[in-house]
Order: sequence, then C-alpha cells, then structure tokens
Amino acid sequence: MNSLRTTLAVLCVLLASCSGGEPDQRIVLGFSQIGAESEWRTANSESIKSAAKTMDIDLRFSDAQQKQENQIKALRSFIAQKVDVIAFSPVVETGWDSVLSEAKAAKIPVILTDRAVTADPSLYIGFIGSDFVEEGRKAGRIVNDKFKDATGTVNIVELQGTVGAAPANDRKKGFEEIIATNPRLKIVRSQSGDFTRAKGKEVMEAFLKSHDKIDVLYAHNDDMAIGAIQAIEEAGLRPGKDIFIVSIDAVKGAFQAMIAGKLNATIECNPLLGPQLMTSATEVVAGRPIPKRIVVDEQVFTMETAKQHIQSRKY
Ligand code: GZL
Repeated sequence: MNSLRTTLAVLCVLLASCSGGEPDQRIVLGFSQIGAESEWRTANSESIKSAAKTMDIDLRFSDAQQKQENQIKALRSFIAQKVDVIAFSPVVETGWDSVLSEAKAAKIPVILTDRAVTADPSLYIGFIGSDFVEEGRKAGRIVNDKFKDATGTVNIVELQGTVGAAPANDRKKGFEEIIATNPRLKIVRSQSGDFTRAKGKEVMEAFLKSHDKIDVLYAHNDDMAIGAIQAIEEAGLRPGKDIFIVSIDAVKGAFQAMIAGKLNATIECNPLLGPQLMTSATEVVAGRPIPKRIVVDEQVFTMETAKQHIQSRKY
C-alpha cells in the first residue's frame, strides 16, 4: 500500500512540475497608455513593454486612443482583475479622483508616469516624469536669446498640446514666464494641435492665413512642429529661416528636421520611462517605499548640434 501511495505522490509532483502547475509568481502590472498620437508616445510604449519583458513582469497594457473614458474603463478593469499594481499616463490632469479612490479601496497602489494629475496625492504612490514647466522655460530662453537684440515686435504663434493635459498647461506656463522678460516678444496666436502632426499642420495653415507676419513658432511637441513645417513650406516660406521654430520631445523626426535646416531647436522630454517604472513597481509590491516624485534629466538640442547627436539617440 505504501509503495502505491509513494508512487501517487511522485506522480502528483511530476504532473505539477511538467504541466507548469507552479502558481505564476510574477508581478501583475496593469498599464493604461494614452494612445499612439506621436513618436514620443510610440517610444514610451516600447520602453514600457520591453522593460516589463526584461524584468519578467506580467504587463496588462491598454491603449486608450487619447480618451479619458477609455483610461477610466481600463483602470476599473485592472481593479476587477486584482492586479498587484496599476500605472498610467493620464491624458488630462483632472477627473481621476473617483477611479483612484476605487483603486485605493481595493488596496492596489497606483504609479503615475509621464503626466501628472490634479488629485489628492494620497491616491497615488509616486509620479515618474519630466518637469514640463522647465521644458517650457528652456524653450522660452532659446527664443529670448535669439531675439535679444530685436528692435521691433517679434510675433510668436504657439501650437499647444492636448487641451487639459499637464504638458500643455505647464509648457505654456514655463514659456510665458520667460518671454515675459522681453517686451518685444508677443504671442499673437495660440491654439491646440492635440500633439499630432496632422492637427499641427492644420492649425499652422490657419495661423499663416490669418496673421501677416509670423517670426516664431513654439510647438509643445515635435510632431506638431513637423506638421507645421509642411504648412510653412506649402505657404512658400522657409521653416527654420523665415520662421524660427522651437519644439519639445527631441524625437528622431526633430533631429532630421534640424539637420535639414527646418527646425531650430528641440527640448528633450525623455519617453524611456520603462525601466524606472518596472523598478518602482517591484519596490512597491515588495512593500518598500518609492520617491513621491522622480524627475528625468533632459538636454536641449539645436540645429547646430543635431548632426553630432543623432547617431546616439535611443528614440
Ligand atoms: C510628455 C508627453 C507628451 C509628449 C507628446 O511627457 O506626455 O505627449 O510631449 C506626447 O509628444 O503626445
């Protein structure tokens, strides 16, 4: 009888091990991504997916197609799935308190990446992302420096990011803070291009039709700047020469435009947040604290320095 019992016990162990019966011990991370609106977003998503693979984290990835209601649905789905940790890049700053309170009630920690929210800080455990106000200041300093000796009014048009998005609000704020120090600099038109090339081109076409003299374009991201460059050329003007252009992100397309002499400068906004997110998620699940705010370091690239940097760029 004993030998039968022993045989059965060995069989169970063998079955469990060969049928992968071991419970999956991996961390389950639910991530809600805004969409695929720009080169920056594509690089950001790739960084998150590859970092999850490298750290063997079970990533549940959802694309919201730039709609807040889709992100809220995704977060509620992660709560229902009882994931270990939730992370997301909030498309806009407001409207998150309710779903974040549900995550808190379900004892699922939430990490913000890329963009901030206007919500009770106790509802999320940390925020990994850039300082968008400083990015706007850097763009303002470049324009200030270019036109420091201007004798007449310098007309600036501004392509804003997605309405209500933290990068749009903060990049505008930082830029205005700096150009306010030079009374010659005037923002004569400002409108959202929703961070996309198509909309950036469309809005720039309207700017060109409605305002006779444009000296500067400030775009909240490179994709809108690249769309605007097409509009400027189609209007018979020389981007980077007749109109001084500064944008933000430092994606590959911006380096190509700078090398072609069509974009004057871009401010880096690092999308490669995947490794920091996965490390933070691992720490949180292990019960260890993470910094409430992790800021990524970023550089400024100009038409003059683009060629020497393009080969080393990772996105
Ligand atoms: C910035 C990010 C912005 C990029 C855009 O962190 O949220 O969204 O600047 C992207 O290119 O669409």
